[in-house]
Amino acid sequence: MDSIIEDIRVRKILDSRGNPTLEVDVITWNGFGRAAAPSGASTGAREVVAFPAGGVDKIIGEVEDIISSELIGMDAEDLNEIDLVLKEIDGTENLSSIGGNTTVAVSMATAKAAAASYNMPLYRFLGGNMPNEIPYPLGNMINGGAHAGKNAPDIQEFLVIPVGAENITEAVFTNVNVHKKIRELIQAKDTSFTGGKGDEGGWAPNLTSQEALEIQFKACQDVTDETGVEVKPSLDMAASEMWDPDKEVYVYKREGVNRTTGEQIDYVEEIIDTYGFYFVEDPIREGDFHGFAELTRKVKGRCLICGDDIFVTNKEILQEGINKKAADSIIIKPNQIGTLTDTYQTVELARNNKYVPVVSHRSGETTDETIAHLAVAWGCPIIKTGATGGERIAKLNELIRIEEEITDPSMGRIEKYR
Ligand code: 2PG
Ligand code: MG
Repeated sequence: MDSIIEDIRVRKILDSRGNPTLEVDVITWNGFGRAAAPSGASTGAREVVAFPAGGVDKIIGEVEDIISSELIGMDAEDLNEIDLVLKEIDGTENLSSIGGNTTVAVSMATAKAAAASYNMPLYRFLGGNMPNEIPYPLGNMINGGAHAGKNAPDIQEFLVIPVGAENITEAVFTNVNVHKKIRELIQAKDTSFTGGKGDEGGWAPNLTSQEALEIQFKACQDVTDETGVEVKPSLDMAASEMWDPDKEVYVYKREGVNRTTGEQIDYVEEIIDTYGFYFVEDPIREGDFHGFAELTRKVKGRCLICGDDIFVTNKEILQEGINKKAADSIIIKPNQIGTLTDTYQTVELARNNKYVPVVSHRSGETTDETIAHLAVAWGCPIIKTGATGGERIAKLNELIRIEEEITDPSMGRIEKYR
Protein backbone atom coordinates (compact mmCIF):
# COMPACT_ATOMS: atom_id res chain seq x y z
CA MET A 1 0.00 0.00 0.00
CA ASP A 2 2.78 2.42 1.00
CA SER A 3 4.31 2.31 -2.46
CA ILE A 4 1.20 2.55 -4.66
CA ILE A 5 1.73 5.26 -7.30
CA GLU A 6 -0.68 8.16 -6.84
CA ASP A 7 0.69 10.76 -9.20
CA ILE A 8 3.40 11.38 -11.80
CA ARG A 9 4.64 14.80 -12.88
CA VAL A 10 6.99 15.62 -15.71
CA ARG A 11 8.73 18.94 -16.26
CA LYS A 12 11.28 20.49 -18.58
CA ILE A 13 14.51 21.49 -16.82
CA LEU A 14 18.00 22.62 -17.82
CA ASP A 15 20.93 20.30 -18.25
CA SER A 16 24.56 21.33 -17.72
CA ARG A 17 25.00 22.31 -21.39
CA GLY A 18 21.93 24.54 -21.20
CA ASN A 19 19.81 22.13 -23.21
CA PRO A 20 16.33 21.07 -22.15
CA THR A 21 15.92 17.73 -20.43
CA LEU A 22 13.26 16.08 -18.42
CA GLU A 23 12.65 15.63 -14.72
CA VAL A 24 10.05 13.26 -13.33
CA ASP A 25 8.37 13.18 -9.92
CA VAL A 26 6.68 9.99 -8.78
CA ILE A 27 4.41 10.30 -5.76
CA THR A 28 3.33 7.21 -3.87
CA TRP A 29 1.02 6.88 -0.91
CA ASN A 30 3.96 7.17 1.48
CA GLY A 31 6.86 8.32 -0.68
CA PHE A 32 8.28 10.62 -3.30
CA GLY A 33 10.97 10.08 -5.93
CA ARG A 34 12.52 12.54 -8.35
CA ALA A 35 14.91 11.80 -11.21
CA ALA A 36 16.24 13.61 -14.28
CA ALA A 37 17.66 12.23 -17.52
CA PRO A 38 21.14 13.18 -18.83
CA SER A 39 22.24 13.50 -22.49
CA GLY A 40 25.33 12.47 -24.41
CA ALA A 41 27.31 14.35 -27.07
CA SER A 42 29.37 11.39 -28.29
CA THR A 43 26.56 8.88 -28.41
CA GLY A 44 26.78 5.28 -29.62
CA ALA A 45 24.83 4.53 -32.79
CA ARG A 46 22.96 1.67 -31.10
CA GLU A 47 21.82 3.59 -28.02
CA VAL A 48 18.07 3.95 -27.56
CA VAL A 49 16.71 7.25 -28.90
CA ALA A 50 16.86 9.88 -26.13
CA PHE A 51 13.88 12.03 -27.07
CA PRO A 52 10.97 11.47 -29.45
CA ALA A 53 10.38 13.81 -32.39
CA GLY A 54 9.10 17.01 -30.84
CA GLY A 55 11.59 16.77 -27.94
CA VAL A 56 10.88 17.43 -24.30
CA ASP A 57 7.83 19.58 -25.09
CA LYS A 58 6.09 16.66 -26.74
CA ILE A 59 6.64 14.52 -23.63
CA ILE A 60 5.10 17.05 -21.31
CA GLY A 61 1.37 16.80 -21.56
CA GLU A 62 0.96 14.18 -24.28
CA VAL A 63 3.28 11.37 -23.19
CA GLU A 64 2.93 12.34 -19.54
CA ASP A 65 -0.82 11.69 -19.68
CA ILE A 66 -0.40 8.25 -21.23
CA ILE A 67 2.27 7.23 -18.72
CA SER A 68 0.25 8.54 -15.80
CA SER A 69 -2.90 6.72 -16.83
CA GLU A 70 -0.98 3.42 -17.09
CA LEU A 71 1.18 3.70 -13.98
CA ILE A 72 -1.08 5.35 -11.42
CA GLY A 73 -2.40 2.61 -9.18
CA MET A 74 0.57 0.31 -9.85
CA ASP A 75 2.99 -0.58 -7.06
CA ALA A 76 6.29 1.34 -7.40
CA GLU A 77 8.02 -1.65 -5.84
CA ASP A 78 7.29 -3.74 -8.93
CA LEU A 79 10.13 -2.23 -10.91
CA ASN A 80 10.30 -4.99 -13.51
CA GLU A 81 6.61 -4.64 -14.18
CA ILE A 82 6.78 -0.84 -14.40
CA ASP A 83 9.68 -1.03 -16.86
CA LEU A 84 7.77 -3.53 -18.99
CA VAL A 85 4.74 -1.25 -19.10
CA LEU A 86 6.96 1.69 -20.13
CA LYS A 87 8.41 -0.36 -22.98
CA GLU A 88 4.94 -1.47 -24.01
CA ILE A 89 3.70 2.11 -24.08
CA ASP A 90 6.61 2.97 -26.37
CA GLY A 91 6.21 -0.10 -28.54
CA THR A 92 9.45 0.29 -30.54
CA GLU A 93 12.78 -1.53 -30.28
CA ASN A 94 14.81 1.64 -29.71
CA LEU A 95 12.28 3.54 -27.58
CA SER A 96 11.94 6.17 -30.29
CA SER A 97 8.26 6.76 -29.74
CA ILE A 98 8.38 8.15 -26.18
CA GLY A 99 12.18 8.38 -25.81
CA GLY A 100 14.69 6.49 -23.69
CA ASN A 101 15.21 9.59 -21.58
CA THR A 102 11.52 9.51 -20.69
CA THR A 103 11.54 5.86 -19.74
CA VAL A 104 14.78 6.13 -17.78
CA ALA A 105 13.64 9.18 -15.79
CA VAL A 106 10.31 7.51 -14.93
CA SER A 107 12.07 4.23 -14.11
CA MET A 108 14.59 5.91 -11.77
CA ALA A 109 12.02 8.21 -10.14
CA THR A 110 9.78 5.19 -9.50
CA ALA A 111 12.62 3.28 -7.85
CA LYS A 112 13.39 6.29 -5.67
CA ALA A 113 9.73 6.67 -4.74
CA ALA A 114 9.54 2.98 -3.83
CA ALA A 115 12.64 3.33 -1.63
CA ALA A 116 11.25 6.45 0.02
CA SER A 117 7.94 4.69 0.66
CA TYR A 118 9.82 2.40 3.04
CA ASN A 119 12.11 5.17 4.33
CA MET A 120 15.12 3.61 2.70
CA PRO A 121 17.91 5.14 0.65
CA LEU A 122 17.88 3.92 -2.96
CA TYR A 123 21.16 1.98 -2.69
CA ARG A 124 19.71 -0.07 0.15
CA PHE A 125 16.33 -0.60 -1.51
CA LEU A 126 18.04 -1.92 -4.65
CA GLY A 127 21.03 -3.60 -3.04
CA GLY A 128 19.75 -4.85 0.34
CA ASN A 129 21.87 -4.76 3.47
CA MET A 130 25.00 -6.28 1.97
CA PRO A 131 26.53 -3.50 -0.15
CA ASN A 132 29.52 -1.91 1.52
CA GLU A 133 31.64 -1.19 -1.52
CA ILE A 134 32.17 2.45 -2.48
CA PRO A 135 33.28 2.93 -6.10
CA TYR A 136 36.56 4.58 -7.01
CA PRO A 137 35.78 7.85 -8.77
CA LEU A 138 37.18 8.18 -12.26
CA GLY A 139 37.61 11.94 -12.55
CA ASN A 140 37.77 14.05 -15.68
CA MET A 141 40.85 16.30 -15.92
CA ILE A 142 41.25 17.44 -19.53
CA ASN A 143 38.48 17.58 -22.15
CA GLY A 144 38.95 17.28 -25.88
CA GLY A 145 37.10 15.88 -28.90
CA ALA A 146 33.32 16.37 -28.87
CA HIS A 147 33.42 17.76 -25.31
CA ALA A 148 35.61 20.82 -25.97
CA GLY A 149 36.43 23.52 -28.53
CA LYS A 150 38.41 23.40 -31.73
CA ASN A 151 42.01 23.55 -30.51
CA ALA A 152 41.62 21.14 -27.63
CA PRO A 153 43.21 17.65 -27.88
CA ASP A 154 41.71 15.01 -30.20
CA ILE A 155 41.31 12.50 -27.38
CA GLN A 156 37.99 13.17 -25.63
CA GLU A 157 38.77 12.55 -21.96
CA PHE A 158 41.94 12.51 -19.88
CA LEU A 159 40.87 10.87 -16.64
CA VAL A 160 42.47 9.84 -13.37
CA ILE A 161 41.64 7.20 -10.76
CA PRO A 162 42.97 7.40 -7.19
CA VAL A 163 43.65 3.68 -6.75
CA GLY A 164 45.55 4.25 -3.51
CA ALA A 165 42.69 6.06 -1.74
CA GLU A 166 41.37 4.44 1.41
CA ASN A 167 38.00 6.12 1.43
CA ILE A 168 35.80 8.21 -0.83
CA THR A 169 36.71 11.55 0.77
CA GLU A 170 40.40 10.89 0.23
CA ALA A 171 39.58 9.72 -3.30
CA VAL A 172 37.61 12.77 -4.44
CA PHE A 173 40.05 15.25 -2.91
CA THR A 174 42.97 13.43 -4.53
CA ASN A 175 41.22 13.85 -7.87
CA VAL A 176 40.73 17.59 -7.39
CA ASN A 177 44.38 17.92 -6.36
CA VAL A 178 45.32 16.47 -9.73
CA HIS A 179 42.79 18.78 -11.44
CA LYS A 180 44.44 21.82 -9.80
CA LYS A 181 47.93 20.57 -10.60
CA ILE A 182 46.97 20.09 -14.23
CA ARG A 183 45.80 23.69 -14.47
CA GLU A 184 49.22 24.85 -13.22
CA LEU A 185 51.02 22.63 -15.71
CA ILE A 186 48.85 23.81 -18.62
CA GLN A 187 49.43 27.42 -17.64
CA ALA A 188 53.18 26.88 -17.48
CA LYS A 189 53.11 25.45 -20.99
CA ASP A 190 50.67 27.97 -22.50
CA THR A 191 50.74 31.39 -20.87
CA SER A 192 47.65 32.45 -22.84
CA PHE A 193 45.51 29.70 -21.24
CA THR A 194 42.30 31.30 -19.98
CA GLY A 195 41.23 28.53 -17.61
CA GLY A 196 38.48 27.37 -19.97
CA LYS A 197 36.78 24.05 -19.31
CA GLY A 198 34.94 21.50 -21.41
CA ASP A 199 31.54 19.87 -20.93
CA GLU A 200 32.59 17.62 -18.06
CA GLY A 201 34.58 20.11 -16.01
CA GLY A 202 38.01 19.09 -17.29
CA TRP A 203 40.31 21.81 -18.64
CA ALA A 204 40.00 22.55 -22.36
CA PRO A 205 43.52 23.64 -23.33
CA ASN A 206 45.06 24.53 -26.65
CA LEU A 207 47.27 21.43 -26.63
CA THR A 208 47.87 18.34 -28.70
CA SER A 209 46.94 14.96 -27.24
CA GLN A 210 50.64 14.23 -26.83
CA GLU A 211 51.18 17.37 -24.74
CA ALA A 212 48.07 16.61 -22.69
CA LEU A 213 49.26 13.03 -22.07
CA GLU A 214 52.54 14.31 -20.67
CA ILE A 215 50.86 16.86 -18.40
CA GLN A 216 48.36 14.27 -17.16
CA PHE A 217 51.17 11.83 -16.39
CA LYS A 218 53.28 14.40 -14.54
CA ALA A 219 50.32 15.62 -12.49
CA CYS A 220 49.55 12.03 -11.40
CA GLN A 221 53.15 11.47 -10.38
CA ASP A 222 53.42 14.79 -8.53
CA VAL A 223 50.19 14.30 -6.57
CA THR A 224 51.12 10.68 -5.76
CA ASP A 225 54.49 11.88 -4.44
CA GLU A 226 53.05 14.81 -2.52
CA THR A 227 50.09 13.04 -0.90
CA GLY A 228 51.19 9.41 -0.78
CA VAL A 229 47.90 8.42 -2.45
CA GLU A 230 48.57 6.64 -5.71
CA VAL A 231 46.72 8.14 -8.70
CA LYS A 232 46.76 6.52 -12.12
CA PRO A 233 46.04 8.10 -15.50
CA SER A 234 43.19 6.80 -17.66
CA LEU A 235 41.49 7.78 -20.93
CA ASP A 236 38.23 7.79 -22.82
CA MET A 237 39.38 8.00 -26.44
CA ALA A 238 35.82 8.00 -27.88
CA ALA A 239 37.41 6.53 -31.02
CA SER A 240 34.13 6.34 -32.96
CA GLU A 241 34.23 10.13 -33.12
CA MET A 242 37.65 10.03 -34.81
CA TRP A 243 36.88 7.25 -37.28
CA ASP A 244 36.61 8.22 -40.95
CA PRO A 245 34.63 5.37 -42.57
CA ASP A 246 35.59 6.38 -46.13
CA LYS A 247 39.33 6.50 -45.56
CA GLU A 248 39.14 3.78 -42.87
CA VAL A 249 41.46 5.66 -40.53
CA TYR A 250 41.31 7.31 -37.13
CA VAL A 251 41.75 11.02 -37.76
CA TYR A 252 43.69 13.01 -35.15
CA LYS A 253 42.83 16.43 -36.55
CA ARG A 254 44.65 18.56 -34.00
CA GLU A 255 47.73 16.36 -34.27
CA GLY A 256 47.54 16.16 -38.08
CA VAL A 257 47.91 12.36 -37.98
CA ASN A 258 45.81 9.52 -39.41
CA ARG A 259 46.04 5.99 -38.03
CA THR A 260 44.80 2.75 -39.56
CA THR A 261 43.24 0.24 -37.16
CA GLY A 262 46.54 -1.60 -36.83
CA GLU A 263 48.39 1.65 -36.14
CA GLN A 264 45.72 2.69 -33.63
CA ILE A 265 46.16 -0.59 -31.72
CA ASP A 266 49.95 -0.16 -31.68
CA TYR A 267 49.62 3.48 -30.61
CA VAL A 268 47.26 2.70 -27.73
CA GLU A 269 49.45 -0.16 -26.54
CA GLU A 270 52.46 2.12 -26.66
CA ILE A 271 50.86 4.91 -24.60
CA ILE A 272 49.51 2.35 -22.11
CA ASP A 273 53.07 1.21 -21.50
CA THR A 274 54.64 4.66 -21.55
CA TYR A 275 52.20 6.30 -19.16
CA GLY A 276 50.97 3.31 -17.16
CA PHE A 277 47.27 3.76 -17.89
CA TYR A 278 44.89 1.98 -15.57
CA PHE A 279 41.81 2.17 -17.81
CA VAL A 280 41.25 3.04 -21.46
CA GLU A 281 37.70 3.42 -22.78
CA ASP A 282 36.67 3.19 -26.44
CA PRO A 283 40.19 3.00 -27.88
CA ILE A 284 38.63 1.46 -31.00
CA ARG A 285 35.48 2.49 -32.88
CA GLU A 286 32.10 0.91 -32.10
CA GLY A 287 31.32 -2.17 -34.15
CA ASP A 288 34.97 -3.28 -34.44
CA PHE A 289 34.89 -6.22 -32.00
CA HIS A 290 37.95 -7.68 -33.64
CA GLY A 291 40.10 -4.56 -33.12
CA PHE A 292 38.91 -4.31 -29.53
CA ALA A 293 39.74 -7.97 -28.88
CA GLU A 294 43.24 -7.65 -30.32
CA LEU A 295 44.08 -4.70 -28.09
CA THR A 296 42.48 -6.30 -25.01
CA ARG A 297 44.57 -9.43 -25.52
CA LYS A 298 47.76 -7.41 -25.90
CA VAL A 299 47.37 -5.38 -22.70
CA LYS A 300 45.55 -7.94 -20.53
CA GLY A 301 46.47 -7.56 -16.87
CA ARG A 302 48.18 -4.21 -17.45
CA CYS A 303 45.24 -1.97 -18.34
CA LEU A 304 41.45 -2.32 -18.40
CA ILE A 305 39.94 -1.95 -21.86
CA CYS A 306 36.43 -0.60 -21.48
CA GLY A 307 33.60 -0.49 -24.03
CA ASP A 308 31.10 2.37 -24.06
CA ASP A 309 29.82 3.19 -27.56
CA ILE A 310 30.43 -0.42 -28.63
CA PHE A 311 28.16 -1.98 -25.93
CA VAL A 312 25.73 0.90 -25.16
CA THR A 313 24.72 -0.85 -21.89
CA ASN A 314 22.91 -3.46 -24.00
CA LYS A 315 23.11 -7.03 -22.73
CA GLU A 316 22.81 -8.66 -26.14
CA ILE A 317 25.65 -6.56 -27.52
CA LEU A 318 27.69 -7.17 -24.37
CA GLN A 319 27.14 -10.91 -24.82
CA GLU A 320 28.57 -10.63 -28.33
CA GLY A 321 31.56 -8.79 -26.84
CA ILE A 322 32.02 -11.49 -24.20
CA ASN A 323 31.94 -14.20 -26.88
CA LYS A 324 34.55 -12.35 -28.90
CA LYS A 325 36.67 -11.37 -25.86
CA ALA A 326 36.37 -7.75 -26.96
CA ALA A 327 37.10 -5.99 -23.65
CA ASP A 328 37.30 -6.48 -19.88
CA SER A 329 35.20 -3.57 -18.69
CA ILE A 330 31.93 -1.88 -19.67
CA ILE A 331 30.47 1.59 -19.21
CA ILE A 332 27.00 1.50 -17.64
CA LYS A 333 24.76 4.42 -18.61
CA PRO A 334 21.08 3.85 -17.78
CA ASN A 335 19.87 6.21 -20.49
CA GLN A 336 21.71 4.25 -23.20
CA ILE A 337 19.28 1.36 -22.64
CA GLY A 338 16.26 3.14 -21.18
CA THR A 339 15.22 1.37 -17.96
CA LEU A 340 16.72 0.39 -14.61
CA THR A 341 15.76 -3.26 -15.11
CA ASP A 342 17.69 -3.48 -18.37
CA THR A 343 20.60 -1.58 -16.86
CA TYR A 344 20.76 -4.03 -13.98
CA GLN A 345 20.68 -7.06 -16.28
CA THR A 346 23.66 -5.70 -18.19
CA VAL A 347 25.57 -5.12 -14.93
CA GLU A 348 24.85 -8.69 -13.84
CA LEU A 349 26.01 -10.14 -17.14
CA ALA A 350 29.18 -8.04 -16.90
CA ARG A 351 29.93 -9.12 -13.34
CA ASN A 352 29.33 -12.79 -14.10
CA ASN A 353 31.83 -12.58 -16.93
CA LYS A 354 34.45 -10.55 -15.09
CA TYR A 355 33.84 -7.36 -17.02
CA VAL A 356 34.38 -4.44 -14.62
CA PRO A 357 31.11 -2.44 -14.66
CA VAL A 358 31.79 1.31 -14.56
CA VAL A 359 28.65 3.32 -13.81
CA SER A 360 28.85 6.59 -15.71
CA HIS A 361 27.48 10.10 -16.06
CA ARG A 362 26.83 11.70 -19.47
CA SER A 363 28.46 14.86 -20.77
CA GLY A 364 25.13 16.71 -20.46
CA GLU A 365 24.14 16.16 -16.82
CA THR A 366 21.87 17.47 -14.09
CA THR A 367 22.32 17.50 -10.33
CA ASP A 368 20.52 14.14 -10.17
CA GLU A 369 22.56 11.83 -7.91
CA THR A 370 20.93 8.48 -8.78
CA ILE A 371 24.01 6.88 -10.38
CA ALA A 372 25.92 7.14 -7.07
CA HIS A 373 23.26 4.87 -5.53
CA LEU A 374 23.27 2.47 -8.47
CA ALA A 375 27.04 1.99 -8.25
CA VAL A 376 26.85 1.14 -4.54
CA ALA A 377 23.69 -1.02 -4.81
CA TRP A 378 25.15 -3.12 -7.61
CA GLY A 379 28.71 -3.31 -6.25
CA CYS A 380 30.28 -1.56 -9.22
CA PRO A 381 33.90 -0.84 -8.26
CA ILE A 382 34.31 2.31 -10.39
CA ILE A 383 32.12 5.34 -11.08
CA LYS A 384 32.87 7.82 -13.84
CA THR A 385 31.42 11.16 -12.95
CA GLY A 386 33.85 14.05 -13.35
CA ALA A 387 35.75 15.81 -10.60
CA THR A 388 34.36 19.34 -10.36
CA GLY A 389 31.22 21.24 -11.35
CA GLY A 390 27.83 21.15 -9.61
CA GLU A 391 26.35 18.37 -11.74
CA ARG A 392 29.45 16.20 -11.19
CA ILE A 393 29.95 16.84 -7.46
CA ALA A 394 26.24 16.03 -6.89
CA LYS A 395 27.21 12.38 -7.38
CA LEU A 396 30.55 12.57 -5.53
CA ASN A 397 29.14 14.32 -2.49
CA GLU A 398 26.31 11.77 -2.37
CA LEU A 399 28.94 9.01 -2.21
CA ILE A 400 30.52 10.77 0.77
CA ARG A 401 27.12 10.69 2.52
CA ILE A 402 26.51 7.05 1.58
CA GLU A 403 29.92 5.98 2.88
CA GLU A 404 29.09 7.62 6.20
CA GLU A 405 25.90 5.56 6.51
CA ILE A 406 27.43 2.20 5.67
CA THR A 407 28.87 -0.07 8.34
CA ASP A 408 32.42 -1.12 7.56
CA PRO A 409 32.70 0.43 4.07
CA SER A 410 35.52 -0.47 1.70
CA MET A 411 36.63 1.00 -1.61
CA GLY A 412 35.72 -0.87 -4.83
CA ARG A 413 37.12 -4.40 -4.98
CA ILE A 414 38.49 -4.44 -8.47
CA GLU A 415 40.66 -7.48 -7.75
CA LYS A 416 37.50 -9.64 -7.88
CA TYR A 417 37.58 -9.21 -11.63
CA ARG A 418 41.10 -10.45 -12.19
C1 2PG B 1 31.34 9.17 -22.70
C2 2PG B 1 30.39 10.17 -22.15
C3 2PG B 1 30.60 10.55 -20.72
P1 2PG B 1 28.76 11.40 -23.67
O1 2PG B 1 31.67 9.19 -23.89
O2 2PG B 1 31.73 8.27 -21.99
O3 2PG B 1 31.91 10.86 -20.39
O4 2PG B 1 30.20 11.23 -22.99
O5 2PG B 1 27.78 11.54 -22.56
O6 2PG B 1 28.91 12.64 -24.51
O7 2PG B 1 28.50 10.18 -24.47
MG1 MG C 1 32.77 7.12 -23.45
